[in-house]
Amino acid sequence: MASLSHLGWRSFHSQQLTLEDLETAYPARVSGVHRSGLAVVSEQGTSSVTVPPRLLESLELPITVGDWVLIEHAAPRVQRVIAPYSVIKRHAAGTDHRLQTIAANLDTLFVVTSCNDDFNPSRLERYLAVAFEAQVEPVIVITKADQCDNPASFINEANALGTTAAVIAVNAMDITTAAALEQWLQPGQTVAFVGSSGVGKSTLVNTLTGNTQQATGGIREDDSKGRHTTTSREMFALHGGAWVIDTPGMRELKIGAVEAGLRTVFDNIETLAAQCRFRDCKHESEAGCAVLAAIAAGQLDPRRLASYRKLQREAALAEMSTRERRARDRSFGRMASSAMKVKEKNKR
Ligand SMILES: Nc1nc2c(ncn2[C@@H]2O[C@H](COP(=O)(O)OP(=O)(O)O)[C@@H](O)[C@H]2O)c(=O)[nH]1
Ligand SMILES: [Mg+2]
Ligand SMILES: [Zn+2]
Repeated sequence: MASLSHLGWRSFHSQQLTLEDLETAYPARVSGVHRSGLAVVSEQGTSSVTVPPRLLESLELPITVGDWVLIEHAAPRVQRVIAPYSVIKRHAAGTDHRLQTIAANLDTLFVVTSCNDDFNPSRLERYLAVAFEAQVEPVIVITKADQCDNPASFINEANALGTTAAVIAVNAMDITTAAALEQWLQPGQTVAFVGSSGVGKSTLVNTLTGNTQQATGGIREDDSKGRHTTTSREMFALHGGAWVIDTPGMRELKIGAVEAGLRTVFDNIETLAAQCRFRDCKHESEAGCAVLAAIAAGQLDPRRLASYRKLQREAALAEMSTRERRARDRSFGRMASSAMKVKEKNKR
């Protein structure tokens, strides 16, 4: 059976263990999250465990695929969650402003798009910001290179973003693609595939695992016409010793408070901004604006500046709504606990 380090266990995780933990529980990695509980892998093999409701309620972030948990020796039950060294999050759609977790303890995030209409630089910037914020290395994977006359033009456009992310174009169905991704798939490494529905995430996972574990072929997640698509996140072992996580397609990735990640993605604008005459330059019409000068000289794509502004606004809104929700939860918690005290008093 796999050793802990082959399962992706690091000293970062060991450092969180107490002697008491080791007496009462053992570490296991979450490979699937289901309504009834978790699928986990450990040195003992694979099993299903439950999560006590009290523990669930106490968590700031929901347990996700790739997380490490401690399982009680006495029962197939989670004792506690080990903090991950990285976690990919997104802001939930809708009004409750919660954070959703996509995958934890990741080394690499493969941002998947295709050589077709799905390719969209501003969407890539969104995913890259989320990866950089989590300090996970992003790699841009452009699929369907076999269906396209000029894959190099897509590679050039992705490289023109000017980030540190590697860019590769592949045929997701071709077995040689595994070799192209090999450097990110070393033993004990964990990677996840994210991107729109239909871009080839499950096809890539199948090519890497060498089988057809994941149903493919869907363009829409809710397709009722019998197409099979990925509906949940699952972690698979590769023969080479790496772990891959497939995710359902997202119509749009709403970003959370990823200001630092955005500064990394738009590093070239930040560098220019440092040269503006005014420290508080908004790059709108100010004299001596280095950003506007670069746009006028054709050295900076105006789309980049517009995208940066839009994402900064979205991140600020996410930050504000998360803070408001926390305050609301806290005052609700106080109300609930004073109500409990009254109840206790009345009992006596
Ligand atoms: N020709 C070609 N087809 C691909 C490629 N990648 C994915 N497909 C096809 O695109 C469809 C959607 O792929 P799927 O893996 O289900 O996408 P997912 O929603 O991202 O998981 C399937 O019919 C795949 O066979 C590729 O690189 N080349
Ligand atoms: Mg899929
Ligand atoms: Zn400026």
